Amino acid sequence: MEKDKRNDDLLQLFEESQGQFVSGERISRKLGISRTAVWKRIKKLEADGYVFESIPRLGYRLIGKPERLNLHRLRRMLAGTMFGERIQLHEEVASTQDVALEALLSGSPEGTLVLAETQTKGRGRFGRAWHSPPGKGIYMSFLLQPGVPLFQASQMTLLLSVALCRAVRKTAKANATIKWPNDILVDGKKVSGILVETIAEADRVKAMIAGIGIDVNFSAEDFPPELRESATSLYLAVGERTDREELIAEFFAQFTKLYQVYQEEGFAPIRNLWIALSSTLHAPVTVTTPQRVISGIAEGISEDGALYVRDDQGSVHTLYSGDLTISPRL
Ligand code: BT5
Repeated sequence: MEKDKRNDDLLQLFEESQGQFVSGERISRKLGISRTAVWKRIKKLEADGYVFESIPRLGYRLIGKPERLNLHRLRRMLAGTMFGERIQLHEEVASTQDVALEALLSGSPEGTLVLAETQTKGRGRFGRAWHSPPGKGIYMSFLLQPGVPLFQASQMTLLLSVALCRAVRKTAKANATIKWPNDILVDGKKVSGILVETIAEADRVKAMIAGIGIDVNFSAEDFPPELRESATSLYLAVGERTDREELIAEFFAQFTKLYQVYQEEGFAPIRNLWIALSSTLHAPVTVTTPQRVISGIAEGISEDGALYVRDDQGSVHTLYSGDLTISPRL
């Protein structure tokens, strides 16, 4: 969203004024531009969807914002984490995963973050589609280089889901839980999915592209009919809109803490947090993997992030990935 860049300084003035009037004179002085230029830039912001109240002598007051992520605000909110340095914000992309991969291939470091207002080919696992209507969701991918052996790769999905679940609980006040391996549920319905794509080098993880989609302010009509049973949004669940930038910032604050713990102490503390937030453990489940279908009780999570499922015969299966459905209790 290059076009918004020019107005970052002006928007910041309004942010700082916290809903109060800012006089044209003050803006012109602060930005070093003429009063006519101030007026033109306000008009430009109005064309982009911002709403101002303007009163002669008092100046302008920002009373409405477009449903757009504000790059400038995000940068400030993420400052102090490794995600605040290199943020790309796009109006529309095929998939933020692809843009992040390009960034990786052209040498971008860990922490590079790609966000989009909408995706035309958002994807889930196994090439499934991720529905990404504009302006109301969060679609983001970021680069990680945890320096772990390949067999630990699936731990990252669990770490991400803990950070995401905690952020959703804190920011949206929604009663979110984690469904193994990569979903966040509210009211038993999916509000968010995680996709981790791993680039391996020999038996180590060279880099990961972590992708997160969150259904933030969708109304019921924003979901296609086939998702209305299984998916919900934070707005539909709690009845209030959630500030997307705050949710993103809270997610990265949570993630940054947990990632540090993970690098210093390994997976064990993350595993405990995961267990506390999971709606999968002890439930009767069916897990479908490309090779097999297993039904039984989800008994636990291993030290390296796999799910243990005990079937009717008493055999315990160790599953690293798959599609899980929780069976209705009899
Ligand atoms: C996922 O896959 O849940 C991972 C989704 C990751 C999406 C993010 S958005 C940013 C980044 N860029 C991308 O291109 N992708 C990532 P999976 O577990 O395979 O679930 C996919 C299934 O979820 C679909 O087959 C639908 O049934 C359902 N689904 C699709 N869109 C949804 C939505 N917006 N909300 C809830 N469920 C959805």
